[in-house]
Amino acid sequence: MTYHGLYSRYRKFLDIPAYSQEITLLEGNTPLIPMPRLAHQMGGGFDLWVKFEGMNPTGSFKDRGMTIAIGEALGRGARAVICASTGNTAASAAAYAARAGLRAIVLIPQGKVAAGKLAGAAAYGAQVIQIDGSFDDALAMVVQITQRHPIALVNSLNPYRLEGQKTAAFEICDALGSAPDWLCLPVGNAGNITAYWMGFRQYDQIHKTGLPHLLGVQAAGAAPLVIGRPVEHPETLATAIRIGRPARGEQALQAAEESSGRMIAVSDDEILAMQRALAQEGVWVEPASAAGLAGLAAEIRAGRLNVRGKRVAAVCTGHGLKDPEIITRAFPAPRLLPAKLDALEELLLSE
Ligand code: AN7
Repeated sequence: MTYHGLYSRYRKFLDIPAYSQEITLLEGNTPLIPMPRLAHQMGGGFDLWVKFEGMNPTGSFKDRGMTIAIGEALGRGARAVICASTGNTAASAAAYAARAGLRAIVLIPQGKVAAGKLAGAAAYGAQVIQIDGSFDDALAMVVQITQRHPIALVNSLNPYRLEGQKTAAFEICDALGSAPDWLCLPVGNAGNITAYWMGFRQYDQIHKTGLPHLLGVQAAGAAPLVIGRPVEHPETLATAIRIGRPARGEQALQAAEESSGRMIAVSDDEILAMQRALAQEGVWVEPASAAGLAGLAAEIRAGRLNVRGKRVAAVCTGHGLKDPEIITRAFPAPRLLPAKLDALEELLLSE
């Protein structure tokens, strides 16, 4: 069956107005990749899959929410959309706004957005504005500006973003036949974990697919939901989740609790180690995207999570290509050789 995008595939499960338009780049339908070796490295005895959301059109899961949010904004008669972003939301909003013929304005924290995201937002034609402040400052600004001006807010405070993003839970259930026992994922502004929980519950009501336990994972330097209060100056190399006041924090905590799961934090070193481990399986994700699996590994290692005989799915939210510098900084520049075969032979034989 030809794939026509999320709106088309899951329309009947989406709580959206009749006036919503279909604005699609054929997002969704992302691979659920078996990870037997990685499961083995974590102690084995369980099944592990990665839902590789980096395979969406702009390279992150945000496209699921944006197809629906931008389609609603267009149908409502909006002419412009705005968001605050650590990068992926900006690129996605820019692409879908371009597709819809809307003006896109994106506010980003100065100097803290990975190169591929910034370039994406610019390439798709958004008006990109840096704020001398954090993501949280930028979010407060866009919320206020949309209260004063007819500009549609497309951060995950917009309920249609969650309507779109919940489809990832549907896809996982469709692929596995039922919900996994555990779902691990990174948590920043906390929209995605909220959306997954909505999706799993809805599918369970309709198809009796069961419910997973949710393991939400924050970066230790930006873990407001773990320490129980906002973080004024969040810091992490995983810039996508460098967020100190999650807009959907309450709902995220409720989702973790209702699912008999939990919210934990991992260090940047654990995140980068998991990014490497995933790349060794051929799946290159941006740092934030490795947080969910890093959290899973830490919980298993500490004996806090018994996954024996269980099915575990991990959401890898964004592609490694988004943040090339985190890799290139860690490696010396490639060797430069004369364009001579004997030089190549000599080098290969010496190593
Ligand atoms: C790769 O783009 O908040 O908990 O402004 O880019 O739903 O916020 C990005 C978040 C995880 C966290 N992984 O998801 C933004 C932004 C990646 C991300 C998250 C983000 P939420």
